[in-house]
Amino acid sequence: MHKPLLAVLKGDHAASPPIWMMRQAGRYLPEYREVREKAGSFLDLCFNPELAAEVTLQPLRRFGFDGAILFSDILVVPHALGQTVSFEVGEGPRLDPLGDAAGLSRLSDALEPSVVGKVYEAVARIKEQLPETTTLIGFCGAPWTVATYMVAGRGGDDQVAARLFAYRDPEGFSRLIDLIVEASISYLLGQIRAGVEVVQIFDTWAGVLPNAQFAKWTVEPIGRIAAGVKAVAPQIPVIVFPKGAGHRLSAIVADTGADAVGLDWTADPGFITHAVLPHVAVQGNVDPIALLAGGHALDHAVDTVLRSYGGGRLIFNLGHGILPPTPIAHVEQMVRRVRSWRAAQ
Ligand code: 1CP
Repeated sequence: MHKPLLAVLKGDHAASPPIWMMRQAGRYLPEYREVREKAGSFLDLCFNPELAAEVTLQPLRRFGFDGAILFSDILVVPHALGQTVSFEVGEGPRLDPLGDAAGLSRLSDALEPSVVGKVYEAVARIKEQLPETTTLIGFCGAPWTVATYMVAGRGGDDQVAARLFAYRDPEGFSRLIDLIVEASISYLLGQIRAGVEVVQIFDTWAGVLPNAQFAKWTVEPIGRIAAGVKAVAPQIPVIVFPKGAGHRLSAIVADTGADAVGLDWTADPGFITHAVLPHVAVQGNVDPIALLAGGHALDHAVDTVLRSYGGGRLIFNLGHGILPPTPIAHVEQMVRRVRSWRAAQ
């Protein structure tokens, strides 16, 4: 059966681009909020294969997206390495902070099978119920982004704690990055064995790094994960989303082996068209705030993405995750507009 999203990743130009949304399973959906309440904590939901499969499939039923993304979180990896992780309502994730290299001794050197096994079980359940034209996407966080949460114990604050650790003790920080690289390869291969067809690596905090550190902590470790995955599963496309990378997307394209790159909403279309689109597929990049605003602003944002990249290998998406207060009608408006558009032949 033809899977439009997978086909674009493997080299097709689609006249009408495939579409999905980052964070498409989430709090803007009443049916998600209902399951979330039933499940208990956010991690209880991630580790309940039946309910995790259910919330993964919810947005497909409503919007008929071309991609389903496994419902989980990038912080499952630190949790499965033995770090304490919790999600406070309205406050985001909290981890028992590593601080510096001494904190590494509290971690295991491999993922706890009983923890990640629940995620793989969710993948298998989703795969059984997946519409036949939909592509199933697995994911992990990029080592740099995951390390920022592991070191500081939380998000925000320009990732100061991890940057400081990396400047003060580059060798110790390298050991943490290496551990996350190995764990991520094993985690993605586990998801692939269970049935995912594409993997995405989220580097949400790539943009805060100076150039030299961007090469060392973002490009190089992501390249190792992509190579490790492709060594075992060469047929699985890899999407890399280095948020805030700007013109440094060129390095991601040249040096990581990515089949596609995710664009945030600040991407420069002129640069993307000549330096990125000839080499890989692009995914993005409507501003989530334009989706929240709706109306003409949303139509204009959708048209800009279609006109800028729709002549090439485009996977239509947002430039980052959908925000919880976004009206469902705005998502419907966006999907209708993308579905009715055709690239000039
Ligand atoms: O109360 C709730 O329901 C929790 C909100 C929530 C959700 C729905 C969190 C907490 N994580 C998720 C799911 C999630 N996280 C997915 C599921 C699949 C989908 O996209 O539908 C994915 C891919 C992620 C990835 C993730 N988690 C990233 C990378 C992508 C991004 O959005 O930048 C990051 C940075 C996280 C950490 C995290 N988990 C949750 C929150 C609120 C955060 C961000 C914290 C911060 O702002 O620093």
